Amino acid sequence: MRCFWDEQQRLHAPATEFFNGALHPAAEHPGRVDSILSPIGPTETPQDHGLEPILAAHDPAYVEFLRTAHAEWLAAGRAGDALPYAFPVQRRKMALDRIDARLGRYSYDTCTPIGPGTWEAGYWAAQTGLSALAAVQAGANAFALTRPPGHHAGPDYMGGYSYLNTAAVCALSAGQRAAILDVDYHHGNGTQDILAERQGIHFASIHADPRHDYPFFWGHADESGGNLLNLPLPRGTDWRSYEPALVRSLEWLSEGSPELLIVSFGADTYAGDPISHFALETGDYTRMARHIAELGLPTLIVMEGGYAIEALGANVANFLSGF
Ligand code: OKP
Ligand code: ZN
Repeated sequence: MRCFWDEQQRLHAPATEFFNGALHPAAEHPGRVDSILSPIGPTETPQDHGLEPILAAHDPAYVEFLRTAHAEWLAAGRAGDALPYAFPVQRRKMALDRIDARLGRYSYDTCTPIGPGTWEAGYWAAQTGLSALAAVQAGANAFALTRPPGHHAGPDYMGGYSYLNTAAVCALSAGQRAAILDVDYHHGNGTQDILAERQGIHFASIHADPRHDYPFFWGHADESGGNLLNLPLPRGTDWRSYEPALVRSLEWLSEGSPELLIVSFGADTYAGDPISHFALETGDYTRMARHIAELGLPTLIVMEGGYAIEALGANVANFLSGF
């Protein structure tokens, strides 16, 4: 397993996120990677593949917004991280001048702040994924240690701590038929929205039922058909009830005859995760990976969530060891 990581991903360091009526310390912070780096061993530094592959998945106006939003925020006389507070329910194209309006237009929640280093960190997360993809295409399975995560970022929106959707960027620039398996605790709504019109790429997601868990408005069981399979599971799901959903997803994915598998891997399905409610244990990540490896496909693993810092490195290392 070749592992890729770029230090510039530390530049996104939000102080707080807003939910349930209050500001909370940001769960997605640079300290997460410190827990992962030593258990996985040496990492390679990614190459710069430029903006073009990013624009295969994201709207150019959205990408330009991300690049300039924090500077606009400062120019408007604000301090700290930029956060939206008003969101358009109708999505028709309209002229929006103020940064406040533009923040709401390009996002759907108040958990996803833009700071001075957010663009660079997100850009290098995508580049880390693309370099790991190149390693996979050169014959080795590879792990992209990415943060901020990407699977909630859609064609023209950020949300869920995600800005650029590394898994989708890689799937759309691979030049091979890719399939994406999302095993993060939260539904990969951004990936689903990016792939909605791309029938060749199968997307399967196993996640907490959105009737009671974030992101609420995507990932329901009836959002299956065509190239999508959504398997929502109840809170408290442990390996015994997770495994059958995993087996079913893998069978369904292989029906699309993919040449390449991309795994959006979140370790927030762990029993001790502070923001999630499944009950997988550290050893279960090796079991999960063995099932996935049985597909026998060249595999790119992209890091998504996982917030139990004390166990995160062991959970990731156990998952990688299953390949
Ligand atoms: C990102 B990833 C906290 C409120 C929800 C957003 C969660 C984003 C998860 N309980 N905050 O999929 O791990
Ligand atoms: Zn998650």
